[in-house]
Amino acid sequence: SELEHDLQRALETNQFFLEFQPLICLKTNTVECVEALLRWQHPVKGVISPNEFIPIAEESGLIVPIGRWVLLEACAQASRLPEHIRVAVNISAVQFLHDDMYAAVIQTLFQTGLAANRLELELTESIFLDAVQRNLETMSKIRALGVKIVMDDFGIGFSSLNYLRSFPFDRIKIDRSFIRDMLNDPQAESIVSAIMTLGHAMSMEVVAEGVETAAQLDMLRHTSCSTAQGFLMGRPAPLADLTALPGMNG
Ligand code: G
Ligand code: G
Ligand code: MN
Ligand code: NA
Repeated sequence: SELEHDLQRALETNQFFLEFQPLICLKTNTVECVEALLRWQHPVKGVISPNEFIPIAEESGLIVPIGRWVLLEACAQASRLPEHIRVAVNISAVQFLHDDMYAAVIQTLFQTGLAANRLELELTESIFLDAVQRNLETMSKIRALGVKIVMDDFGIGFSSLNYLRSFPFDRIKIDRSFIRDMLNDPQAESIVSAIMTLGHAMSMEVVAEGVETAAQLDMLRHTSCSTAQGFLMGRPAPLADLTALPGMNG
């Protein structure tokens, strides 16, 4: 397709850039982590969302070099932040399958000088669709370096409760659809509260995504949720725009 052809050239011609969204620790109300989010500045079409081009990158195999670029760029930018701020990078299951992620992580940490415990990898439940055993081994090896392994968009994908048993993640991020509905839909609220219980029982920190209102944040403060992320606290933006937030200056 035309977009695939354009995508091929995007890396060589520096059309990708990263935005970052803050994750706020609910105990201290300061930034504890920033999530790197990929953007494509298309020469004609303007900025294109990863929702549009990640699937094409996955089908064409371009996700491997693009994913490597994201990891390197995110860690390089994060290495200039105060030491208590971590960086979270989204890793596609296809990338995880087709690249040597362990080697990629080691090489990136070495190249950027970022401490392993300042990196989080966000994986979705689709990591359990294919080559499960191999993926679990790779996840364990990466985690042994000190990198945090995070389950992203939890609750909407392929059921992974059984895998959580063999691989307790460091953190789980409740999908934003549940946070959006929790104040007016008792079932969404029950799911949020069940995930909190699960997280607590398995020593996984629980992150709420998609927090858009003060009422949602207020409710989360009365739970064991450790961290909140969403437009209320900050939209994805260039890293320089985040420097005014509490915690970002050391
Ligand atoms: O930032 P935005 O809301 O446009 O992100 C849309 C989707 O794209 C989200 O599911 C997000 O996880 C995904 N995404 C953003 N950046 C990356 C990236 O660098 N790699 C992968 N694999 N997915 C990403
Ligand atoms: O799938 P993942 O969680 O990685 O997707 C991250 C994307 O979610 C971000 O790129 C961002 O655009 C989007 N996002 C973050 N916070 C909010 C929010 O409060 N509301 C909505 N609608 N989207 C959000
Ligand atoms: Mn994510
Ligand atoms: Na998510």
